Amino acid sequence: YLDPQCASGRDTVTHLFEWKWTDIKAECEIFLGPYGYCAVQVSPPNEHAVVANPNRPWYERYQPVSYNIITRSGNEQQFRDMVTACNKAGVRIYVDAVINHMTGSYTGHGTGGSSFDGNACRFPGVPYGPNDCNGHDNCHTRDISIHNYGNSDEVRNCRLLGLADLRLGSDYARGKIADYMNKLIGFGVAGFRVDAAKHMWPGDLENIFGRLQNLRSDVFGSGKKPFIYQEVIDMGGEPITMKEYFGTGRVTNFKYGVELANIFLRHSNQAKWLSNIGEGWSMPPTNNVVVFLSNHDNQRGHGGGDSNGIHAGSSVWLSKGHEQLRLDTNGDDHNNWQGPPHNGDMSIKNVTINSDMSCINGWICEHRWRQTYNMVAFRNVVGGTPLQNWHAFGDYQIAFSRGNKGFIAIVGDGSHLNANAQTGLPSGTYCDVISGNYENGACTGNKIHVDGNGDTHLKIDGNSDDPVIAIHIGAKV
Ligand code: ARE
Ligand code: CA
Repeated sequence: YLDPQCASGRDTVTHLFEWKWTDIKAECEIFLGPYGYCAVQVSPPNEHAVVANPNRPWYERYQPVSYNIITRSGNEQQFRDMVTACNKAGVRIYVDAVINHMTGSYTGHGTGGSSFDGNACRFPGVPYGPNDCNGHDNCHTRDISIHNYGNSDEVRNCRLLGLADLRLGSDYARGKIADYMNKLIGFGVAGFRVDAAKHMWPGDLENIFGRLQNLRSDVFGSGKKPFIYQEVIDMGGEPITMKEYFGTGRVTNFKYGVELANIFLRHSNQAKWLSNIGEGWSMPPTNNVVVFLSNHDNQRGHGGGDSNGIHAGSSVWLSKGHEQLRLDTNGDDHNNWQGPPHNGDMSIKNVTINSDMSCINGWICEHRWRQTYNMVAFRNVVGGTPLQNWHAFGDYQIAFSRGNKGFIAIVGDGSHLNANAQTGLPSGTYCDVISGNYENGACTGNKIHVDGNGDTHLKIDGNSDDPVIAIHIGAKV
């Protein structure tokens, strides 16, 4: 479950939050494929509750009603077309799998018309009935909801946010979930982000994932397992840890983004200590985790690990296409519930692309920003090489190479950097892919000269918009 199943030479996942399947299909073909992205994390594709108050919030997608593929993003045929087209473009699809729970404790209808009663655990669209949810027999809080994250049994057996908690110890529920995931594997998806994994017993997940079929051999080759990354918010201080989930896939490392944010927002450590971030900072081994700076929750004041202040930040590992990223003056999200850009009938708006490559019609596409997509390419070029030629010219002035393939310099505190540095790169003239693009052998940004000894002169004004220089052997002028 650890292999992301990227097409060769690709490495980065972008999250296209609440996009329609037809738009993701087009984005794979015209942008993500050509620009070297490995995969897209898509919003939950299965039928979920229609929440009316507030009106159609983004989070209704985290309240399953059935495993039929029908949401505002599209129907099953559109989903299948997207997966086929993206695989053809060399881009994988990872599905956000909500399998810990169903809806909140109320009655209503789902996006495909199925009825539900969350409190009684009645979901005829699956079907699940009262015996398929945990209850007073194994959850010992008065309202069978989670109150104490210090109690592992409670976190696993009680209701997260009042959401009907599935009895994953039962053969029936395990089978229904495995059927859903296998249906998606049959369509050609490459893997799953497992929502709320902390709230499921590792043994139950092991059983469910053990029922999964191999990926489609016509796309991935024979004998390939789905990629699994599990959402486990572990900032320390709770009994449930990331490590418990290493046996069933990778885990989301929330500490990584928080540490980086604390540094560049100058809340704690200085950048000069970054040379061994990762295991050296008591984080789990690289191959057990997925790293990112922000996710759909902490951009909206939900979830955990969000005290870092990066709500509107993006990362080259996980960026989003969603309109609701703006901050008010207090640093809070304007809309912690607002759903995607929509038409008068509440259908999701198309993503429209501007001539400058940015998205319009209410959408923001961080994955289309030059600094983002050029660093996706940087990552593809330097993949597999070690960190070398580490320089700390000041507390927040750092530079390093990735082997002899790429070199980056960063100023994080508004100071001026003016220094010579060993880059580890072959001599030549390189295109700084932060200030411009490398196009047809020419550079639209600043050119950086590396001499016969591998040295260069770095000049960065820390107050500029992008106080960063990045060069690599794939962009030599
Ligand atoms: C909504 C309403 C609730 C209501 C509920 C049921 O907001 O008031 O009770 O519906 O009617 C998302 C939203 C929720 C939303 C839910 C369902 O964020 O607000 O509830 O969808 O519509 C914990 C979990 C972690 C989880 C976060 C949010 O451990 O798994 O809470 N993250 C995932 C997704 C979310 C999603 C869900 C799970 C549910 O990424 O988008 O919720 O499917 C500490 C702990 C963390 C804990 C964190 C916050 O940091 O260590 O474990 O995270 O606090 O409580
Ligand atoms: Ca549970």
